[in-house]
Amino acid sequence: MMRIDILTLFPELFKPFISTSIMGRAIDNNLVNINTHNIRDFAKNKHRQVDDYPYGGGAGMVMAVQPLYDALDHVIGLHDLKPTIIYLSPQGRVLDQAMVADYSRHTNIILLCGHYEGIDQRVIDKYVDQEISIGDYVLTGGELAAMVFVDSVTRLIPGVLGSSDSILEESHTNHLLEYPHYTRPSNYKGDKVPEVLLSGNHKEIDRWRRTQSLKNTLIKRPDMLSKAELSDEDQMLLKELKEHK
Ligand code: 4HQ
Repeated sequence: MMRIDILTLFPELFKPFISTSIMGRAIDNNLVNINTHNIRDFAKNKHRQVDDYPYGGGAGMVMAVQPLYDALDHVIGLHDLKPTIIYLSPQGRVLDQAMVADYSRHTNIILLCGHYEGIDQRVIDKYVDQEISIGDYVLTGGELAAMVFVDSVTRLIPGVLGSSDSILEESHTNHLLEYPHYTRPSNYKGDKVPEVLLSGNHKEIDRWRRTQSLKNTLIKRPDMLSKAELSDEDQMLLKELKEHK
């Protein structure tokens, strides 16, 4: 089973996320074990203060070394194997589906969530194995980034979702956007589902879906196509689609 420990000043933020839907079921089924720890519980000063003014001056506060060293030593001790320690930060490598797939094979992970201007650099130098960003924008804290990480990684753990086929087919695994999805009824107030999907002709359905997927990607995310694995037929189709523009 994968063990994830999250170090945060706001463990309560994780409660509904951890207990709901697919995450809740994955935990109940012992496919992943998620533990949150309040960094403030490790502060040794009288006011349990975890931050302080930056050396050299400037705006904002910095999370101080003592609570973080102690919190990290504590949670590292909870692991039977050497955990991978990840700090969520805009300075990190930007998370993508290939990285998520790699992490889903890890068994021991510690996530460190920073607040304010961030954490004292000595913590990163001493403990952090990898810095990860969830995208080029600024959050108020690492908690949402940690949830994005946990959510995307957990769903790839075998047994968490239905079938592994659907994972192989999904966007960002095959570097293509998905085809449009429809469900009953086939006609709602005159808005109809494409005829081919009702035909029962699976070869035709597959061809239609592949075309839609290529079209969607070309229009919305042409940057993705360079990584996609394209058959000769795909390439011919794309050439036609490009010329029709
Ligand atoms: N922050 N991807 C600053 C992020 C972030 C991101 C987390 C804000 C860390 C100190 N984390 N704190 N983007 O913006 O992961």
